[in-house]
Amino acid sequence: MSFLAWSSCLATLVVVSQCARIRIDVGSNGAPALIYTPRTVTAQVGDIVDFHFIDENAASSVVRGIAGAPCTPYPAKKEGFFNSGFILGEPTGSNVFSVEVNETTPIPIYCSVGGHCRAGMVGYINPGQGDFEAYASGAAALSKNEPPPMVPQTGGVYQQGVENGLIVITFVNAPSGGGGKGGKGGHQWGYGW
Ligand SMILES: [Cu+2]
Repeated sequence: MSFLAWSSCLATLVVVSQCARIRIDVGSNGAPALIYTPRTVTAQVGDIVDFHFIDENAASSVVRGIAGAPCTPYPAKKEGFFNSGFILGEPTGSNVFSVEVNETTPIPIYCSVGGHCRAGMVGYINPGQGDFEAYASGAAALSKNEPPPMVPQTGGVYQQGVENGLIVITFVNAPSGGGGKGGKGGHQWGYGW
């Protein structure tokens, strides 16, 4: 989903420039490390949320969750599911996983690595009143770690660089299933945006 969505956003940018990109940092190299920053964002339909993996000491992930059931994945076969897979961060934030927001439904997100979700690695896109707080307190109250979802990874994590004035995208974690197009092993695209 993410790469194709990101491509359509690119087209939108070129043609009418309506698409906004919203950054969320995944993890940190300070304390607390197991956190999304910011923890909640507001996005319009068509906006892209870019998850920048920051933490160089611990891999994390971004998985769509279910309201009312913290730390468990949204059904993988349903439209709108996303799962970055486990990604080790990089301090400048150049490792990015992108998700297009295609709905106005509040979307909980969590990290599926070990006990990260219970430890507070939760967030929300377009939360209603109290949604985030309820999800976070529910996650903290879990008595054991949820296993990582046995579901396909979607999209791909790419690294942004600049060559000859173009932003060059190199996949560092190509998609293993679900949507998205990506080359394994450093397939590159160059775009002038
Ligand atoms: Cu994590």
